[in-house]
Amino acid sequence: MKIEKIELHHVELPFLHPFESSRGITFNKTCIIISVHSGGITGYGECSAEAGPWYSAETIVTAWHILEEFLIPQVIGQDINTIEEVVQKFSPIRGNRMAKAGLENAFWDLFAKAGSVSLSKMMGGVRDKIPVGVSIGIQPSINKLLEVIEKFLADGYRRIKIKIKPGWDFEVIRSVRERWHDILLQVDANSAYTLEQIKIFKELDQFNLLLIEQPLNYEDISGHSKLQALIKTPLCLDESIYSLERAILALELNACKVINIKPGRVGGFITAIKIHDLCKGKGIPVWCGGMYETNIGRAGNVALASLSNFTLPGDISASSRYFKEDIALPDFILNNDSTITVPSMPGIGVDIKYNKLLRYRIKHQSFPNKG
Ligand code: OSB
Ligand code: MG
Repeated sequence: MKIEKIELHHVELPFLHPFESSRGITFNKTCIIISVHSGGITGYGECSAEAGPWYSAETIVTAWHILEEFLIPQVIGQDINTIEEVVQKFSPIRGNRMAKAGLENAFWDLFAKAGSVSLSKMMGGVRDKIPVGVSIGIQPSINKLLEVIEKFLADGYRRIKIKIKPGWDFEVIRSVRERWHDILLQVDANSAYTLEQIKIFKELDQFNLLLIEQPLNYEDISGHSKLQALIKTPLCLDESIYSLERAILALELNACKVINIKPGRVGGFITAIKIHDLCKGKGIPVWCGGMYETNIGRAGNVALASLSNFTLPGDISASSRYFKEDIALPDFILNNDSTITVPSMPGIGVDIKYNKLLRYRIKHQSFPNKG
């Protein structure tokens, strides 16, 4: 397929509620929507780089730069027919995985639409609905958190994840467990602790948590390995697993018992699937993490989570949990068994609404650049 045009759209959508983690508080979703045009078909991808380098080293501005100067020039005007060719063309460029993922994933949508298959089918997905949960940010008080959890349980979510940080951990989790003895409960520290704080993790063992996500520094695979040896609760790595090689290392060192896979963090669906396959071979369950995606990125996550080893509920909540209105439709809705249905239409299964895109778009560029 001749790649005739690629567009970058920087969008900023207000969240319905701000999200707070150990890394700070976020009021808006910023991302770059990427469209790839060929023969009357358009493929869409979402680059999940945030406004600042808090979760990943990349930002909206660095991703735009890498896309404009290095990635798009590799593919624009070229005849490209497989994802492998795209990945091959990106391989000279180091790191910058969110930038690569946004563009690679747009090619997946393009090729899936051209072949009239759903993205899930193209990836080898086996599920027509996927189990999901909800990720709840740090709240002003424990009472407020209990109220928020109660609402999400009433909505039908059957797996709750709460963000923790030093000072917002033991008492908080104890209160939640006291109120709901057997809900599926997990916590995410986003690297807020060090090994010196081992005591808190030993104490958390009593709460029957599904897992503890990314307690230590994202570079510290060896620290997670030491920590996992000292506690019963499974550790799950998020930020640490930014490549297939990091997943291999983490599993070799028993640094975790579960892996959270995010397509943006690992550089695109190809690597996400390779990590999935690696884990499957080793009996390590995986689940799909989230980056508060718009429906474009969410659709990709839903398709990915339809692969066989995504056995734990993903951070893929209904669209209405994030935004008043999305830039693509239809919205994803929660089924009453805490699942989301995997689209079966060709491609990602959602369509850009241009009037909405224009409402929330703050920067746009088209390639080839006609000046
Ligand atoms: O650590 O999992 C995380 C969002 C942005 C950056 C990091 C994380 C998250 C989430 C969001 O937890 C989950 C969601 O999209 O609902
Ligand atoms: Mg996380």
